[in-house]
Amino acid sequence: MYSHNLPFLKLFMLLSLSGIAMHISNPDLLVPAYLQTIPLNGHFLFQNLTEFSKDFGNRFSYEPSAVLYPALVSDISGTIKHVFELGAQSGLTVAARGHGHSLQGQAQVTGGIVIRMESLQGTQTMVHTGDLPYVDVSGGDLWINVLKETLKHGLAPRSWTDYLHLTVGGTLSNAGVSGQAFWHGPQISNVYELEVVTGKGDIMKCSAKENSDLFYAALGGLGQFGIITRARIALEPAPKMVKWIRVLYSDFMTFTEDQEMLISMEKTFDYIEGFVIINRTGLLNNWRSSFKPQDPVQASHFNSDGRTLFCLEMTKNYNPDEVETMEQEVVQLLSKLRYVSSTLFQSEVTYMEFLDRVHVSEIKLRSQGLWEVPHPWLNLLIPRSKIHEFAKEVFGKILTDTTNGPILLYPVNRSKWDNRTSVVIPKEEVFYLVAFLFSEPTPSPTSEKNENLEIALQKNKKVVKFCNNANIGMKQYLPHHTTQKEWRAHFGDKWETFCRRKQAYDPLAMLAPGQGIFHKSPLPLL
Ligand SMILES: Cc1cc2nc3c(=O)[nH]c(=O)nc-3n(C[C@H](O)[C@H](O)[C@H](O)COP(=O)(O)OP(=O)(O)OC[C@H]3O[C@@H](n4cnc5c(N)ncnc54)[C@H](O)[C@@H]3O)c2cc1C
Ligand SMILES: *[C@@H]1O[C@H](CO)[C@@H](O)[C@H](O)[C@H]1NC(C)=O
Ligand SMILES: *[C@@H]1O[C@H](CO)[C@@H](O)[C@H](O)[C@H]1NC(C)=O
Ligand SMILES: *[C@@H]1O[C@H](CO)[C@@H](O)[C@H](O)[C@H]1NC(C)=O
Ligand SMILES: CC(=O)N[C@H]1CO[C@H](CO)[C@@H](O)[C@@H]1O
Repeated sequence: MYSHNLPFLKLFMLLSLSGIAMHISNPDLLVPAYLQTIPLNGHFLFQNLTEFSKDFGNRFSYEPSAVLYPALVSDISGTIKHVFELGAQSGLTVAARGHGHSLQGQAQVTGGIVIRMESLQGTQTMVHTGDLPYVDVSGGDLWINVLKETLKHGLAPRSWTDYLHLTVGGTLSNAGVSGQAFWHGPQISNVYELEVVTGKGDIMKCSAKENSDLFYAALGGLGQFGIITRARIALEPAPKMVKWIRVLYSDFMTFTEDQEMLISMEKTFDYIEGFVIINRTGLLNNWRSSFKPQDPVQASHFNSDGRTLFCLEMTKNYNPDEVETMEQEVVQLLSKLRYVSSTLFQSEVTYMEFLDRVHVSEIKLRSQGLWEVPHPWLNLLIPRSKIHEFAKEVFGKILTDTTNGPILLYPVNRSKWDNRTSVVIPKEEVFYLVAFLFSEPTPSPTSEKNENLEIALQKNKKVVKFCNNANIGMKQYLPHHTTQKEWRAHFGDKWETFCRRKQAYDPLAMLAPGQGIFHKSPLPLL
């Protein structure tokens, strides 16, 4: 744990140095006294804030001074306006917190204000049916609740993440990628409009037509340009059922060729992913084990015997009156694939069960005390032309097993990503998402150091270093960098635009400091 536990002291010093004394005459000023002067419909909390100084990664901990529970969007804009008026000297920063599922403290602040976005849940929900259906939701809504609401109208969003207990504002600040992205693009390609509170406290509506620069800035913007308070999400008619299929490959080349063929076809599956199994016995692993094949005996007899295997995972959506057509299409598609025969595993579940599949594993892991453990996750985007070189090194040499979590690996098509957004992706028509999703609980309750975590972090470093040395053209997804040099390299030719937008929408650099890209300081920003 890297802990910074002196927020009050630090802030006090910062405030004392600043011009704040002109606003408030009390020399014993603390942040609460100042914040309590802001008119609100919601409220601040100043104590018992430990839940806001952790995240899913369970590795970084920064303590805020206050947490805003907003009741209305105006609570957010009012608070930010006040902080803005304090100027650069105050050092006070603000972080929106979605569901706190960041990995390295991205939604935390040291001594600043956390905005608990979930307090706004349900305050904006409105489903619009018709030819171009959409739903308006708050930035703090969880995707699982967006799904529940839209299903009442027979509709659902088109593009997802694998796990739905994440907020709309949190995933739209990154991209939102899952097995539908090859076709619909990431979640940020499926948004019609946003409402954003900028780093000056202005509430702005934006879309491709109106304030488009802010719209594209905020999408994939890592929370740097404003707080997404409302999003208008594209919908489609929701299927009732899902045919869920897994097949295995022992050859990486064949596996990826089949994946790429499937994502390039006009008529194909509705969801296409894949994962890597290194030296595992048994088919199912960890939090993706919610998959229950129709023939569990056959599945349990399949052993990896020390081999590296590749599992292609796909689904076909259908309604009960379309079973026959669906079955024909699936047989047709499967006949084109070259998986190891006898490794076809199928299942049929409701659309909701499929989309919420990871939650089943969450409940199980929680009951075993294995959910709130360190997660040294690493998410990479690898250009297609380098994926074999990458796989040879990483799956052949650096990693020896996947017992501590899955490695996802699947291709997407760049044309479905909008290059005006802030997200950074490789410069190739097709690139792969490769996600190392390991859990590293402390080896024993008495151990002081978590050696497994250290080993996992070392392996991550090796993977990143290999990519850099071998000129793989890799970009990090959910990026984490510690120096501005690395951030520059990450953004590449998008860096200038990113900085210009920062200057325009958050000139004091007060928002989402946990990303570590910009630092609020009395010195000029750039
Ligand atoms: C189990 C699990 C599975 C996942 N699966 C996927 C997946 O399949 N695909 C995928 O793309 N991602 C996936 N993720 C990653 C996920 O998209 C990120 O963790 C993301 O940060 C969303 O989490 P959150 O809502 O908790 O946001 P937080 O972690 O709370 O916030 C993330 C960042 O966005 C900022 N932020 C939060 N809300 C807002 C807002 N309303 N406006 C502006 N900025 C805001 C925060 O300050 C922070 O910097 C997964 C994460 C977990 C834990
Ligand atoms: C502190 O917060 C936790 C979780 O939010 C809550 O369950 C608990 O009751 C709080 N304790 C106090 C003293 O407010
Ligand atoms: C990527 O998408 C574009 C536009 O839909 C399409 O023309 C192209 O063939 C796709 N490429 C692959 C490899 O699937
Ligand atoms: C985005 O892509 C279009 C064509 O696909 C190109 O003309 C444009 O220059 C690109 N813009 C940026 C900012 O890269
Ligand atoms: C975890 C696991 O699957 N380990 C296996 C790795 O491969 C060897 C054989 O090469 C097996 O003996 C292990 O059980």
